[in-house]
Amino acid sequence: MDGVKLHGAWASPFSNRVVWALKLKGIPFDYIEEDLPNKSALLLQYNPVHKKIPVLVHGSRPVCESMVIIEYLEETWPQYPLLPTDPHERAVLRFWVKLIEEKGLNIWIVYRSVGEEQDKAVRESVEMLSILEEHGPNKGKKFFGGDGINIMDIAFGAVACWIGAIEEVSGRKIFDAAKFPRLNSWIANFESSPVIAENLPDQEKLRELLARVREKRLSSSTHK
Ligand SMILES: N[C@@H](CCC(=O)N[C@@H](CS)C(=O)NCC(=O)O)C(=O)O
Repeated sequence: MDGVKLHGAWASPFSNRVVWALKLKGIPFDYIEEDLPNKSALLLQYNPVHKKIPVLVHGSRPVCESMVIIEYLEETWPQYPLLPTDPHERAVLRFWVKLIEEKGLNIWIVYRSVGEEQDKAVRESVEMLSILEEHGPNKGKKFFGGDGINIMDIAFGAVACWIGAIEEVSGRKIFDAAKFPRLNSWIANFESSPVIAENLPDQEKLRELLARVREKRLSSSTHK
């Protein structure tokens, strides 16, 4: 089937999800950094529907959408399993991944908006964190599934590891460590685990980029 290529963007949480999974599984790959305002012809060809990164190309066959890519990696390369073998446990983790996919997007609205829209996004982000704090399957465990990183950790990592930069750039508080002690220790465990620590965007550069994007969005006519 040949090699693996990843079209990504360094600051993208979705792209980072795929990098983490590839590295955890030890799959060699070529990385192609896309300039998002000026996407490559190949990216548009591989993902004509959404025109978004990440796109994984295995041989000549593209796979789009970060969590779909991770399921594909899991089925194709069984080493370092990201899902348990028991069907019920797999279903439970997929339930959480779906919740994170549905509700996690609010975090991105926080940094791109102001006023009521931003207030609502902050409220909904805090609500998602409260649900995970109370019901998340990491009680007494290092990660959501136990001692190893699994698909839910990867899904939530793409929200959790960007919250600090979003809070700074938006001036809004989302994560209160005293209110979310279990998530707080999950974040410390996740961010300090070797593959993740080595593959997180530089926080200074990330804040600069998010601040530029926020300013551009807010000064555009739709936000005046
Ligand atoms: N649901 C998608 C989201 C991917 C996504 O939003 N990618 C953004 C970068 S963070 C993108 O490519 N944006 C380019 C554009 O919208 O023009 C996934 O999980 O892969």
